[in-house]
Amino acid sequence: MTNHNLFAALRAAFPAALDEVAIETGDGLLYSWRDLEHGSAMMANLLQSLNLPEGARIAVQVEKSVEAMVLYLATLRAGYVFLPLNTAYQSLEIEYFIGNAEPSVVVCSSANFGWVSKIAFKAGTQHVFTLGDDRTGSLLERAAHCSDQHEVVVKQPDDMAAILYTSGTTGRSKGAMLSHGNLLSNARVLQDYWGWKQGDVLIHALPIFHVHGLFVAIHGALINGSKMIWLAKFDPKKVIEKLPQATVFMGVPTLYVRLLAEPGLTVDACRSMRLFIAGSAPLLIETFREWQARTGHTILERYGMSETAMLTSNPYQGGERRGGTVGFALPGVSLRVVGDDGQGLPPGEIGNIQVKGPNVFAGYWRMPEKTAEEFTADGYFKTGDVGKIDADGYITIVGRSKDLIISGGYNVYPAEIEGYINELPGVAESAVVGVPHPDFGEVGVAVVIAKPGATPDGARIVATLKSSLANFKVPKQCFVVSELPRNTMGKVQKNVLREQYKALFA
Ligand code: MLC
Ligand code: AMP
Repeated sequence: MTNHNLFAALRAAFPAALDEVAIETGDGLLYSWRDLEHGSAMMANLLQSLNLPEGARIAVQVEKSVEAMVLYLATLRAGYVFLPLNTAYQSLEIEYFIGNAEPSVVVCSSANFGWVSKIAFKAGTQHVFTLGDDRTGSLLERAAHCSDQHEVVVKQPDDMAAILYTSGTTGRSKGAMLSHGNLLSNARVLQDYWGWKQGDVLIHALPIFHVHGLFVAIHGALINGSKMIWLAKFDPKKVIEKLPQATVFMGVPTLYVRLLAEPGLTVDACRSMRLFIAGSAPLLIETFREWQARTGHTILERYGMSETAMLTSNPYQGGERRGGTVGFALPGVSLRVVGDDGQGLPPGEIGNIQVKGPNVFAGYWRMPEKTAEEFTADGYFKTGDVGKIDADGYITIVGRSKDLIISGGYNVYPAEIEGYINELPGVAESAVVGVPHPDFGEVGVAVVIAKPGATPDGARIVATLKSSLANFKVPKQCFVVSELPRNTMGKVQKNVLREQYKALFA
């Protein structure tokens, strides 16, 4: 029987010489392909020794490390479902994710063990392990006693491999269920489309709890048997120092903006580079042009989502990489732009982007109604992005129908933040909007109306939010005003607020 386990395909691409370096960390630690093979086998054996139920979720909130990546590989290998969580999430957020996903295993940092394990055990999780970013923790201690031989568990293409939480259009976060088939098909298409070749070396500088760092970057390198230079945190100086040893770099637009601020970014520093890829948020045309001028390289912009992995890409070869566009639908992906009546629109007209393909997820975890709402009768997924396809086939994203702010590549849902602000003392109502920001692309700003007689303070509201929410979600500023602009239906006109505050960080 063919094994469709994603790990089996990644493992098959490891070079024959298993003692070669697979990963070099920013601190100079070297991991061989054999280390990845044995490490993932030991952790997979540990997970399997726990007698977890079929489809058990392994929830992981740990700092970035090679061992954290090995835990991801081990979860695939053992046939369980990986559930990565942003390290910025605080207790209220973690409580929701663990309560909703009901993971059998939770892995957290030692520093957070106290509060995370309390939440996990309360939610019925049986096993809580710790994993530090310095090769410490109970997960590694336990795995050290396990065999380094392990047979990859057989999976079918539709079997679930990971759940990524994303808020979609409204309401609380929803877990997008991605299958082995979704992830493997996307990895293979990108390997071919981006011309991955022997000798490629990827600089991995992104977090590993979202699609970009976890899937696009890690799968990209592993399925090509390519070495990674592994940076625990993004540091522009460190990236520039490593560029001469690398060929491929991936980043959200903020990473490119910060690299451009470094005088060390020169044509010479990029001499060995083959490809710079950007995505997760709109890349400003100014950044695209400045990069070309400074490095001689044209950034390749692509577009994707948690629910779909990668959807479109500018060409690697055989065509122009057009700034301000996200290129063409990837092979196997059907992408259409429709009007509000669901009818396809002619080239150049702006409408809703819908997609279909082997990369598109099966649905949201335990939310069949939400899933049904987000798919059309003929099986297209409604992305919530608004765009157009020009006469040459290039796709441009011009906005979003979903109320979403993308800040430094992280998604912030205004409705969630407004919910927290509205609970604060003295607040009658609030609106959170995204405004342009030179570093993060876009940041949230809160506009608040006080309850009669109350005098809430904007700075204090920001400080209070920081103590209970992931820091990237906290509005950078909060204004208390006497009224919010409304349309004739009484709905807050967020476009008016965005216009009013657009120069705040200019
Ligand atoms: C940090 N802060 C942010 C922020 N990151 N605020 C808004 N947006 C962000 N993204 C906060 C910090 O908590 C801090 O607050 C202040 O802003 C300054 O922080 P910093 O030191 O400058 O931040 P840093 O740690 O350097 O992180 C910035 C960053 C990081 C850009 C490196 O945000 C990052 O790694 N972003 C990548 C996200 C990503 O991988 N997205 C892919 C999603 S996948 P204070 O209050 O403490 O001063 C996806 C699909 C697809 O979208 O298509 O790929
Ligand atoms: P996430 O839910 O975190 O996966 O974020 C997905 C969203 O990021 C998409 O629906 C888009 O709105 C946005 N996005 C991803 N890549 C791009 C891009 N290249 N340009 C503009 N927006 C993008």
